Amino acid sequence: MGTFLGFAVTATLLFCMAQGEVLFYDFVVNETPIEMLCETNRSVLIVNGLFPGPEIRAHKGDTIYVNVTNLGPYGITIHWHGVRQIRYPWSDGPEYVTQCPIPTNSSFLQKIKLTEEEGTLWWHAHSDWSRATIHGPIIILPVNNTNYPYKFDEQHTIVISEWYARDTKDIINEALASGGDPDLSVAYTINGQPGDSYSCSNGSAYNIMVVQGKTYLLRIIHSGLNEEMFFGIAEHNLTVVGMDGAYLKPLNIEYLMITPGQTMDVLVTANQTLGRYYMVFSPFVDTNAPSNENVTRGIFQYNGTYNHSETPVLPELPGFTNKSDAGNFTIQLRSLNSEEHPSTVPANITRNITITVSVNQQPCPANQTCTGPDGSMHSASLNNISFSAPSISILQAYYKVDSG
Ligand SMILES: *[C@@H]1O[C@H](CO)[C@@H](O)[C@H](O)[C@H]1NC(C)=O
Ligand SMILES: *[C@@H]1O[C@H](CO)[C@@H](O)[C@H](O)[C@H]1NC(C)=O
Ligand SMILES: *[C@@H]1O[C@H](CO)[C@@H](O)[C@H](O)[C@H]1NC(C)=O
Ligand SMILES: *[C@@H]1O[C@H](CO)[C@@H](O)[C@H](O)[C@H]1NC(C)=O
Ligand SMILES: *[C@@H]1O[C@H](CO)[C@@H](O)[C@H](O)[C@H]1NC(C)=O
Ligand SMILES: *[C@@H]1O[C@H](CO)[C@@H](O)[C@H](O)[C@H]1NC(C)=O
Ligand SMILES: *[C@@H]1O[C@H](CO)[C@@H](O)[C@H](O)[C@H]1NC(C)=O
Ligand SMILES: *[C@@H]1O[C@H](CO)[C@@H](O)[C@H](O)[C@H]1NC(C)=O
Ligand SMILES: *[C@@H]1O[C@H](CO)[C@@H](O)[C@H](O)[C@H]1NC(C)=O
Ligand SMILES: *[C@@H]1O[C@H](CO)[C@@H](O)[C@H](O)[C@H]1NC(C)=O
Ligand SMILES: *[C@@H]1O[C@H](CO)[C@@H](O)[C@H](O)[C@H]1NC(C)=O
Ligand SMILES: *[C@@H]1O[C@H](CO)[C@@H](O)[C@H](O)[C@H]1NC(C)=O
Ligand SMILES: [Cu+2]
Repeated sequence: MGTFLGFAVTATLLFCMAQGEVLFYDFVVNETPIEMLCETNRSVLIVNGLFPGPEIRAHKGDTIYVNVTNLGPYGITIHWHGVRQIRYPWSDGPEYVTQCPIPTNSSFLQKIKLTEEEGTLWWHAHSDWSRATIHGPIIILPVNNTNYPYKFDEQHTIVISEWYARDTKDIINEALASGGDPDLSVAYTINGQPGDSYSCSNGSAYNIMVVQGKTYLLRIIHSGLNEEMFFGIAEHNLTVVGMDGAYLKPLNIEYLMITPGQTMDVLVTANQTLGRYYMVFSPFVDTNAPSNENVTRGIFQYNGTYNHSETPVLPELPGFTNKSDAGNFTIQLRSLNSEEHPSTVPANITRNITITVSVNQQPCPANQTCTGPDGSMHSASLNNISFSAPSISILQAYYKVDSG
């Protein structure tokens, strides 16, 4: 780790000719008590005391340094989700793949090199299930003197998360040991608030105050671990204009479906009757595995004079298992591919690679009790090969160690 830090600092000096600005952020990871549902003082690992964590805001092409100080009880790293880190994989974050975890009570400077990305991305811890609470937005604005390929008046960031009743490291460790299903989340939250469909939310919910006639850009980030979600706002259509840090051909729809890890930029025009309208995330369940079928609600609230105590209108969203509505949304998404924002996907395919992702079953070890299907253990694989984290980083081993 020491040698590696030295390398990162040297790189700073050599690479300062890169385009764009150089920005610095400090992230302190610590166990912090937060109030959620009926619990008022449970400690979870978060960054800078915030859930969701602090926003990184940059322009296209900027270079960002984040000094991550880990005061938590075990090692973690932070991953810059969707940043391609072209020719700079060294601090991309996946634990034991591109780097070792940052040990307790130490700091590490992670470098994020933005290139073509523009729109909304996010960062999250990349160690076990610590990303459940260690995550936050990355907002990448167009460079000076260039414009968004659409118009809006104001923007808001919406982070959807899954909240667990127990420590997420314990949950995943127990599931890996027993081979069974991990605990389900007990709530979904919008910007840290479960909203008024949960009994312990004290009636509070995330709300956006809107002015009639204005258009809002919603930067939606799905930081949840497991469930895909439908999203809609009562009586307002959505225009999806971006996804995963790239622009899309505008798609006008009544609801969207977003998967864990995905981001979507969406325009909404406040052109309905003054009032309060629910915005709802509702899970889309496409497996037989158990899932949390709660929803989370925020409020899209017009500024003005009307009866504010009336119950907000609910959007009509597809049912939990509606695969055809989910697929119907997804197949309509198209890259913007305009002159200013060309799609640079290679068109000449010279080799096909097939990767089969599956959740298999492994026999239970002789003297153990397993809680997977028929007493077996769940075991995920790519092309029938599973992955166990090594004790050193694969990338560093490849470049810096002779054997291993
Ligand atoms: C872009 O504009 C802002 C505000 O005018 C300025 O602070 C910044 O330095 C500019 N960035 C670049 C890369 O020119
Ligand atoms: C909250 O939890 C912290 C440790 O996590 C403890 O030090 C503190 O006394 C607790 N406060 C209350 C009011 O229970
Ligand atoms: C990162 O933060 C730690 C803790 O505040 C500090 O000791 C260290 O000097 C910082 N490193 C850099 C490169 O700024
Ligand atoms: C980290 O620092 C804290 C406060 O100084 C100390 O109590 C704790 O034992 C340290 N943990 C490790 C693993 O070094
Ligand atoms: C939403 O779009 C649908 C299909 O284009 C249309 O039928 C409906 O009237 C629109 N609703 C609103 C509130 O604009
Ligand atoms: C509201 O705005 C949307 C998006 O611009 C548009 O499709 C819809 O027709 C508008 N509805 C009304 C009632 O003006
Ligand atoms: C909904 O959330 C509650 C906790 O608020 C949890 O106990 C319950 O299991 C969840 N329901 C479902 C269907 O997952
Ligand atoms: C709402 O309207 C009031 C009165 O016109 C104004 O003072 C306030 O700034 C408005 N709020 C927003 C978020 O536009
Ligand atoms: C997708 O939506 C369109 C328009 O509403 C509809 O005609 C079509 O049948 C839908 N397709 C599926 C697979 O549901
Ligand atoms: C596609 O790539 C192959 C291999 O590089 C090359 O031989 C072929 O000419 C290319 N085809 C086109 C249409 O560019
Ligand atoms: C790759 O797969 C596609 C779809 O099956 C096929 O059309 C194409 O010819 C294949 N290309 C190569 C280079 O094997
Ligand atoms: C399982 O059995 C083997 C051989 O009898 C023994 O060496 C091992 O300690 C046992 N493991 C556990 C977890 O009991
Ligand atoms: Cu990720």
